[in-house]
Amino acid sequence: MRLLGVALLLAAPAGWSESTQMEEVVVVADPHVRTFELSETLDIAPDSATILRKAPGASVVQNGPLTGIAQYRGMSRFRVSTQVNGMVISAGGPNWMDPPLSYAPAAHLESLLVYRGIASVSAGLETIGGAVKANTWQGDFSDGGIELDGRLRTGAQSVNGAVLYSAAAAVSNESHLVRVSGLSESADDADFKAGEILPSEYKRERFDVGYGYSRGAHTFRIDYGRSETGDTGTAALPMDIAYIDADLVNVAWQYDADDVQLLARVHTSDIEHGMSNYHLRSAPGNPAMWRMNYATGDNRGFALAASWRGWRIGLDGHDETHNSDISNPNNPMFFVTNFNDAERTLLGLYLERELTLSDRWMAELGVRFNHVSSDSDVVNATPAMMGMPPAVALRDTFNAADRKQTDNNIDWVAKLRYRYTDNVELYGGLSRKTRSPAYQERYLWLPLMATAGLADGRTYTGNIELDPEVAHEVELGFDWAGQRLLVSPRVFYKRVDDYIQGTASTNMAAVMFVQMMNNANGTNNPAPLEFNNVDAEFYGIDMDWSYQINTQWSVEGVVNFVRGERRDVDDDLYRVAAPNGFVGLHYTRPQWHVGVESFWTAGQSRTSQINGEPSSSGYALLNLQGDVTLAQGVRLGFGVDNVFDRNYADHLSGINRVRGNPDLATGERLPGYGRNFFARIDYSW
Ligand SMILES: [Cu+2]
Repeated sequence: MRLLGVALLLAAPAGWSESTQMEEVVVVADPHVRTFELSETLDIAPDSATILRKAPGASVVQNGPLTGIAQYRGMSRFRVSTQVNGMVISAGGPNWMDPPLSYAPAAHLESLLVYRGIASVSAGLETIGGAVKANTWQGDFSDGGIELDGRLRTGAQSVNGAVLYSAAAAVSNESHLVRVSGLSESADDADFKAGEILPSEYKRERFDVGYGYSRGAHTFRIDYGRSETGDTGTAALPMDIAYIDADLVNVAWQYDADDVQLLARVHTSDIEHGMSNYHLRSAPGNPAMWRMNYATGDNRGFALAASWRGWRIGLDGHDETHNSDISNPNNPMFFVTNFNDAERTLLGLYLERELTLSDRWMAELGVRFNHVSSDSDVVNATPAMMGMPPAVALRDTFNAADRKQTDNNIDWVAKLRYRYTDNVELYGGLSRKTRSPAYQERYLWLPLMATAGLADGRTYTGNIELDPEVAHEVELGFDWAGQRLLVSPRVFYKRVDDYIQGTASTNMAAVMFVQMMNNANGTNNPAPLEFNNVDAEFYGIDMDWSYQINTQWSVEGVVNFVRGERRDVDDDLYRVAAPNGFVGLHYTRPQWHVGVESFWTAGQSRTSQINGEPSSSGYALLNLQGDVTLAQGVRLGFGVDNVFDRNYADHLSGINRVRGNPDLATGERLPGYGRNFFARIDYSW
């Protein structure tokens, strides 16, 4: 019988597959990946990122209901490589209102792969903080004759009146496949124990169509997706989403023979995005402070890969171009060119080797070379046009600078596994990983909060001269896979040189600009920060485990502990998950299942002073869920989240920036949702 909720697929080494009898645990061939089989979720949560909390080492940074950002072992945002159906998608919004996982809605998700610990060099372009791969349902070629496959899903929940409608269908024979899918989901503002979170409504629609051709070992696919996000709150950020329209194109050819696999992929995504600080939240009292921001992000990417007898070689690339223009509807003269064709291009080449050294020793060695170049066009803004001295100085310095930057980065990975007994394997890994600065970190020229979702309420300026981050990591652990018990602990230490982080700005023009804007607008923004290279370290322990009590009862869990610190000064790193974990207990019968899950998080007092990060309190939540098969292919899922209606706020939730909410002051951490009843019906054929 399947495990409910999310089944943890333990990735045991290939040599174990015969000895692992547990029905719930599916052993997959790749020893370094954990898979979450998300076709088994029961709720209607829209955001795929929220599911990551069940993966060891992973957490979710949340700025809004559709803006979950993956965190892995304390690193977030562009430090965690994310692919959606093999596509690399850089967020269209300069504040990451559309993180990469937002392009794989939970209702369409078929699997979410989280690389355990040090990611292979083949896992992604820049994997300094780990790698996540989301795959959505795309239908399968039939084994013979014409086949019609499909899935319908609909559901609703109480805490925010959310509704979900999703349909997907594919018609195929052995060589052709045509598929189409649609999704519509929306919600009102959500309740928490002491009131409402404003604004936390969301609205998203999605349409996909695809064609596939298969012959022998060859498969060709071309897919198009259109994602339209409407009014959606992001109370932790200075603005809310008005719209995010994205066109996604993905073309891939795969050759899958017994000893050789080849892949060629090209993909594009064109994103148009509008946001404002007045259309969903209470508008600023001063009409001069109203802001509309129109942003675009264009992605172009490709991958060529070959694997043969344990060798993997690949060439991959990604190019992104971003524009962001700020305006004021009350003042047609006002403009800020926030980013002007800020471009970042990465070209990568890697070689990887998996070795079976003996019947007990296995190794993986990999090396990657990345060439990263970035550039930006000239900028301007009304304050500089009007001759305000610090704005003039910032603009002229930026426009006169040599903005084109080039980095040559080398990553390597070495992993070793030793089969100690039939049930126990020891593991050790070493790596060097790099990341070149993001366009925000280099080209944010005017002190603003466009920081890829940091949401710390600080204004920043970029630093064109930034160096790439370089991390060295060591990781040790073991995998115990008995008949009933699975345990996989890891301990890790990651030392990062040139870690990119905001430090107090020494740019007098930036400091003066923020002071003058405060005086002019009656605001009290803190002094600006500047992105700089500092030294940092991360260390911790994470572990997942499961135990099959008998054929009906099973229990599973995850424990995470991570610390992130500066090495050059006495401070902690910003927005690092507090110690946390979860436990799930499940009772499974052939036609139905019920489960209890508890998530807990300790308080976080190790916070970043430079970011002005407040500490947080711990909490524990209890969730109930169940499902019943009503007829062939028809399943009803149901449950209650936060059964005791706890008032809590996760450390990784942002700080409320929205004024005028009688239930929640600005500067308070955004609370988690209150008690929530949900139900969902799935029909698949
Ligand atoms: Cu935005």
